[in-house]
Amino acid sequence: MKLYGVAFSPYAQRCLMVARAKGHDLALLPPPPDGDWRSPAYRAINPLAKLPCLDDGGFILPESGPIADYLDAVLPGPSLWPADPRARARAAFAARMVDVEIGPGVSMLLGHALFGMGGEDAVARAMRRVARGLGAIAHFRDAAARWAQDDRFGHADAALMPMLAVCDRFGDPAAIRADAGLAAYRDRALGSDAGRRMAGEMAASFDAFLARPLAARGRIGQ
Ligand SMILES: N[C@@H](CCC(=O)N[C@@H](CS)C(=O)NCC(=O)O)C(=O)O
Repeated sequence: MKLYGVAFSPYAQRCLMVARAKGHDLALLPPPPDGDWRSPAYRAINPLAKLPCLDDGGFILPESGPIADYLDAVLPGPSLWPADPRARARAAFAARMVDVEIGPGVSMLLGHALFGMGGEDAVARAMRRVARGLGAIAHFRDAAARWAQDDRFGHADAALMPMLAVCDRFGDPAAIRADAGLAAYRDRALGSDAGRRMAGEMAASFDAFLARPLAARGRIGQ
């Protein structure tokens, strides 16, 4: 089983974290043939030309949410969704907020930081989008929960934690600090073993990518 992606991608890290939570280390590979995600060779695998994309023995699956779900279903061990229907729905809601609000904001942060896109107010605009999603998660979140929505690590955490790591590096911490419960969650989650591993991998991968001149950032490698 392999995942096309790059370690700085919060979407790839979501999949890696789910696999690791189930005791499996997923191989992370740049898109073929040479790390260019827009190449015809990679488009033949994933016509969306986006990363990550899972290849499980020829079964190809794009999109981090469905990949995370699939990994949870096929890897042994207890599901990372809560058993209680309401808790599960809230976890799915938080993951959805990552997909439709926080992720697009974080993609703007990445576009700006890595490719110089978006203009001077890119970070402020991105963080408004991130704050909207975080605010909704905080509003519906059980403030006593140890993890995002539950007392154990789950899909909402795998989706959210890498986004928080990007905000730490390229965004504005005020959006996270605005809610005390979310701020405490952020510190706990990113301070956990899984959080430190993910954030360390992302930081090293960002450093390597940013060390390249802008013109050489059209492809990714490990
Ligand atoms: N909704 C997608 C988002 C994936 C995404 O935006 N990936 C970025 C890398 S972090 C990408 O492929 N960007 C290249 C592009 O959009 O051309 C998911 O959840 O997997």
